[in-house]
Amino acid sequence: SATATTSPPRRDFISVTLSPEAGVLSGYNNSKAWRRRSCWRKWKQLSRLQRSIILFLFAALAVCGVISYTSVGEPWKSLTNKSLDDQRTEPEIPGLKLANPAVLPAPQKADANLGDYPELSPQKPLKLPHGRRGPSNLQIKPPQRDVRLKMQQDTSRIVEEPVQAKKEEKTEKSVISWRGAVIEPDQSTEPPSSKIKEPEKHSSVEAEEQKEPVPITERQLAVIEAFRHAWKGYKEFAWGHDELKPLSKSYSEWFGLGLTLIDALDTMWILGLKEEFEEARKWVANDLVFDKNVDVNLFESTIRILGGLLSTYHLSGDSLFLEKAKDIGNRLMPAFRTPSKIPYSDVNIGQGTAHPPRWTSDSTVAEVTSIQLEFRELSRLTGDEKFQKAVDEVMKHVHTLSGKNDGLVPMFINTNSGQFTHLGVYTLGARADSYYEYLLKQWIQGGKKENDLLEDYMRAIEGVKKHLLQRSQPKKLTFVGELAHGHFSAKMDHLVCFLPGTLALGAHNGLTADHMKLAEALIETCYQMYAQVETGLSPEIVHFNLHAQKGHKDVEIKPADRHNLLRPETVESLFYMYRFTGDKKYQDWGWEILQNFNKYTRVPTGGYTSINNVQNPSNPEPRDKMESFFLGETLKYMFLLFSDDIDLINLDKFVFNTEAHPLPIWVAA
Ligand code: DMJ
Repeated sequence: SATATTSPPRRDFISVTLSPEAGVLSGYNNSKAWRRRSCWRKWKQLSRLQRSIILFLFAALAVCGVISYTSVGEPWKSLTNKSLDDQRTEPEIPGLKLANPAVLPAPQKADANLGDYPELSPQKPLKLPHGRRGPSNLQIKPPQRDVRLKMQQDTSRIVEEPVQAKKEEKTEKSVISWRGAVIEPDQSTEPPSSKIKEPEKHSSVEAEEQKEPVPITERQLAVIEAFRHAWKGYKEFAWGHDELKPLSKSYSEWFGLGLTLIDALDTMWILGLKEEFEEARKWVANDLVFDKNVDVNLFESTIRILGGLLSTYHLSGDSLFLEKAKDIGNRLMPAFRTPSKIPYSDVNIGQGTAHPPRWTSDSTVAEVTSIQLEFRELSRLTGDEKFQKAVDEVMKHVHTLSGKNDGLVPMFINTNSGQFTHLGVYTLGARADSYYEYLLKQWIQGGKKENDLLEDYMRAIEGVKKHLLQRSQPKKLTFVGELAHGHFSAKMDHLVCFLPGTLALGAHNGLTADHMKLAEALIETCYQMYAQVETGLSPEIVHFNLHAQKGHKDVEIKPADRHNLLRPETVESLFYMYRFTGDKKYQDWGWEILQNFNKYTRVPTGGYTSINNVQNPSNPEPRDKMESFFLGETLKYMFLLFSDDIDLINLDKFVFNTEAHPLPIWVAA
C-alpha cells in the first residue's frame, strides 16, 4: 500500500529482558520491594500500545475465568452433592453390603453376541403395539416423589445404581406406586430390537405426571374380583398357611411358610390391592419366620419365596422384603454342599442341612437350573457373590455335560458324579421345562452377554424342532411331544405351554423370527387343549392324534391325566403373545379361560379349587386345593394379558421368574 512505502509501519512489540546480572549483582535479590520497583520500572518503559495489549490480555483472562467457573462449577457441585447423598444412603440392614459392581457383569451390546450365530437375525417387524401409551396406569396414586428422585428422572441417561437398602428406605415413599407402575429409571436397560415402541422418554417429572393413565379394562376388573374371591377364602380359612382347602374350609402345609401369601404379594401390588397388601405385609413383618426345623424343596422355595420376596421388594421399595429374601437365601445355601456342586433337592432351613430325596441321589435337571435368576439377583442386591457363584457354577457345569441330544437335556442329574442320569428321555414338560426357560431369561437378565446361555438355548430350540415337533390330526396343530430312547410319543404336558411365551420373548429380544412363528403355532395348540375339552379347561396332560380318525379330535385325554391344577402356563404365553403382537384374539382366549375357571373351579364360600375331571362339566370333581401359583401366576398373567399398558411390568425392564415374579433386567450400557 502507499502508506507502507511513504511511512514504514511502526512495530510495537513487548520485550522481555532476562537480565542474568540481576540475580548475580544483587546476590539474587528477591526482596518484594525490589521486585515491585523493578516491575513498575519495566511497566513505565512500555509503550502505550504495549500496556493496552497487556491490560486487554488480563481482562480477557478474567472473562474466561468467570465463564469457565459457571459451566464447570455446576457439575462439580452436583458431583459433590451426589457423593454426599451416597454417603447418606449407606445400607441400614446389618451385614448388608453395597452391591459389588463386579457381581453385575459389564454390559454388552446385544448384537455383539450375534456374531457367533449366523442363524440369529433381527426379527421381522411385527404388528405395532396396540394402545400405545405414555404413562403407567396408576390405579392408586403414588405418593409424592422426592426431589432427589425427580433429579434422577430428569436425566436422560439411564444408569443403574446398585440397590442400597437404606437408599431404598429413604426414597421408599417416592419409589412406591401401585401395580408396579413406577419403575425406577435406573432399572431400565438397553432397548432390545423390539417391535413395540419404547415408551417415550420424558425429560421431566411434570411431563410424566401429565401422561394419560391407561384405563383399567372390564376384564381386568373381573380378574381383581376373582383375586378378591380367592383371597377371601385364603384369609378366612388358611391365613398364614401354605394352601387353602376351600371346600373343607381349612388349609394344607407344605413348608409351613405361608406360601400362598408370599406368592401373592406382588400380584396384589400389581392389581392395586392396597389394603390386602398392607395386611399381608404385616404378616411378613411379624409372623414369617424361617428359623424352623423344616425340610423345604430348594427349587420350589426359591421360585416362590425368594422370587416373591425379591420382586415385591423391587415393586414396593420396602426393605423388609429384601431382609427376608436375604434370610431365606442364606438358609438355602447348604443345598450346594455336594460333591459335584449340583445342589440337593431338599434343605432343612432351620438346621442348615441338605439332602437328596430318600430314594435317590439324583436331582431334577429343571430344578437345579431354574434357581439362577433369583440367586443372581440376590447377589446383585446384597453385594455377596456367593449366591451367584453357586448357581452360575451349576449352569457352567451343565453347559459342558455330555448326554444332551441336540441341546435337549435328560431329566435327572446326579449330585455325586455331576452327570446326567436316566439318559435317553427328552421332554419340555415336567422335570426339564424351566431349564430351557431360564437359559433365555438369564441371558436377558444379565444384559444379553452370557453367550453360553444363548448358545444352549438356541441349540435346544433346534433340538425341539428336530426331535419333538409334530402335527396333529385333523386340525394339524403343531405340538411338542416327547422322545424316549428314540421313540416319539405324542404326549404333551400342559407345563409345555410356557414355551410359546418364552419363544416370543426371545424373538422380542432379537432372536430369529422363526421362533415367533413357532410361538404362534404352539399357542394355538395350547388354546385348543382348553377349547377341545368339555369344560373348556385343559387337562394336565394330553395326547395328540397323529392320524385322522372319524369322530376324533386332535386332543385325547387319558383318565389319569384329566385333572386341572389351575396352572398358569397357557395364560402366561397368551400374555406374552398379546404384548408382542397386539392381536386381540389372545385376550379373547384368555377371557374364555377365566370364565371357565369361574364356572368350574370357583368355590362359593371363597377360593378356587383344582379339579379332577375336566371332561365332566356336571361334576368336575373338585379336589379341595388352591395352589399358590393360582394367585402368584395365573391371575397375575390374566390381569397383565387384559391390560393395554406396556409399562405395567415393562418386558424391557423386567424378566419374570418361572413363578411369575418380575425381577429387574440388569442394565446394559
Ligand atoms: C409353578 O410353580 C411354576 O410355574 C413352575 O415352573 C412349574 N409349575 C408351577 C405352575 O404350573
